[in-house]
Amino acid sequence: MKHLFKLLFFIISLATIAQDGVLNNAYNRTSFSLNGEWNIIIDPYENGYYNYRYEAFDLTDPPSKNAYFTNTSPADKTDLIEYDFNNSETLMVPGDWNTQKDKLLYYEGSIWYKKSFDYSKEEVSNRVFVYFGAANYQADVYLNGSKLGRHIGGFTPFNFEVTDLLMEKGNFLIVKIDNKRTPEAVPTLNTDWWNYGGLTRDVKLIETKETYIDDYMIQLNPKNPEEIIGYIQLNGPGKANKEVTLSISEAKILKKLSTDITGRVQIHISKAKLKKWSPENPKLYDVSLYAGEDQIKDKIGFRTIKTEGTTILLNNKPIFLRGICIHEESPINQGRAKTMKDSEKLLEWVKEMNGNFARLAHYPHNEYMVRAADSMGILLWEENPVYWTIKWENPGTYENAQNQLTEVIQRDKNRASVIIWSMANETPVSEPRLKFLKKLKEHTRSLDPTRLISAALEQNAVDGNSNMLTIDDPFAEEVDILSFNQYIGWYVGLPDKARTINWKIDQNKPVFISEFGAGAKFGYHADKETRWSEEYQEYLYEETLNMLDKIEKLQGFSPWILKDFRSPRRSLAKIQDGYNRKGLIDEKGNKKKAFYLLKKYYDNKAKAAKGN
Ligand code: GCB
Repeated sequence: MKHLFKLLFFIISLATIAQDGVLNNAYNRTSFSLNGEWNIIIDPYENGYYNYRYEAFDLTDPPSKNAYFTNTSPADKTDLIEYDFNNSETLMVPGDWNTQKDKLLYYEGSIWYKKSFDYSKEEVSNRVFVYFGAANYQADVYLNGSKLGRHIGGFTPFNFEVTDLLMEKGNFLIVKIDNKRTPEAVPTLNTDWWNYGGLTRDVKLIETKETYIDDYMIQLNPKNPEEIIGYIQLNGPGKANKEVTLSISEAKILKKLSTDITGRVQIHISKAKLKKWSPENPKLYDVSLYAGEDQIKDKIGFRTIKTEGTTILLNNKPIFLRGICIHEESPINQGRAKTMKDSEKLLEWVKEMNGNFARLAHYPHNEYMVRAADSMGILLWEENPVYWTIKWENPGTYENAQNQLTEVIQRDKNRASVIIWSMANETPVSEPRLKFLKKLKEHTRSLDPTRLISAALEQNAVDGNSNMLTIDDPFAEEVDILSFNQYIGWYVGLPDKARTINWKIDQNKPVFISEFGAGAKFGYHADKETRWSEEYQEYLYEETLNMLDKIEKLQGFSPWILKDFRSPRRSLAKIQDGYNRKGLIDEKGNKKKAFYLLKKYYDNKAKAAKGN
């Protein structure tokens, strides 16, 4: 009987684990920040989550007072409670835990976070959601002792409605975050970046009207750049047959629409006269939506992106992508980037080298990055953390990858800067992997038919000849842009090996080199064949650029990488010291010689593009 009860409770709690859909445009909604200092308990044995029989406290009703999420204080002097958030240490949110306390630098496990707050709604009938920009990797969220749900995936936003649980005084929000790596996860055990744990992005309460504008997509039709297409979705008791207004006053667009029974309305506006968004002129329009009492504002740029044969067309004009890869690490402080300033600084460097494109590797970066790229005029590649060898045949792994991709598309589908969704990076060819990636691609297309799809693939030797390289990968048939990584001159031979390479690329698609690079320690000078010297890195760029120039179908590249970044795989003393050194800039902001070489190349490319 006891077991039956437990099973029932388990099923009920699983049902509550699905979180609500992610609110679109959290960035511009009425909100109350929960950033700042949070109390924490480091819990490597998950003592606050499991009893000594390793049964989850979530599954007992009422939960034991030993469950940390109950935030229990001793009832009297005889009461035994072995935790106390109020007297425990603190961490700043947003922020990874690794770089806030020395003892957490390598920590992989669970930490409990607690924030206390009071909150009065603007209107009694309004609804409130708790919104997380991201939490790496698994978050179990509780408000005032009740479980809101679980979120898996370290780089995308999620929210839970808390309208009925919220009190005017004395709320406590508790989140258990676990960043242990596991084989089935996305990413899996093995990566080349730091596994920063914690509440790495903003946390806030978002207040909406009872019936509110939940989601919308407003984009140009890639097939007809005079037509705006998309939809608006309402949520709430009054969502059916409701009037919705879309206004872009600068473009003299004012459209009254009516939702269907599900609260949705499709948008088709023909003959829209809009200045196109581009890197040279990143024009953003003020867009307002109104539905009854609710309104929401956004800044949206309008452009088209498509391919034709081997060219990429932005607003129907060919474009060469002068790119660079970026990891989400702060250029100003240590650890994960987390502020608008961090994003702007990273993208200013891209501008400084005359770039027009950034590959955000290898997972979705924060919303600031995408908003900054929109206003600064930098095109973006966004990537799902399907990296190296994940569990292709495990259905849970697929669900997880699809969910993470869905959440970033949900967040960024109105951003002009984003032109490419990348499915994966350097994944080994096999049948199950092809099935997995094809399904992911079809899902992406169904959510967003307006952008290009790619993946960073690998290259192979033709008939064992290491000087004749090709892309022999069935997923190459599926992508819009044929992208691949190559490290000739670093992992394969010395930089002048590039002179001996012939590329045999049969696919009739734009070719994009998603990575090349070499490690260099800033300030270390030697001859150009000495590993880790700035001269070696510069030499590699010189030889690689000469080689790439000969690929006729080449439409751009994003060398690896803008800035040195932390990686536990990189242990060479005095050179790496825990950093991947392939940055053109070191972690303190010093530019290496290759930065200037690439800048010169991009200056010439930009000049040539202007001349056309
Ligand atoms: C790659 C990976 C990237 C690594 C890089 C390297 O191919 O895509 O994540 O950091 O090589 O430095 O080896």
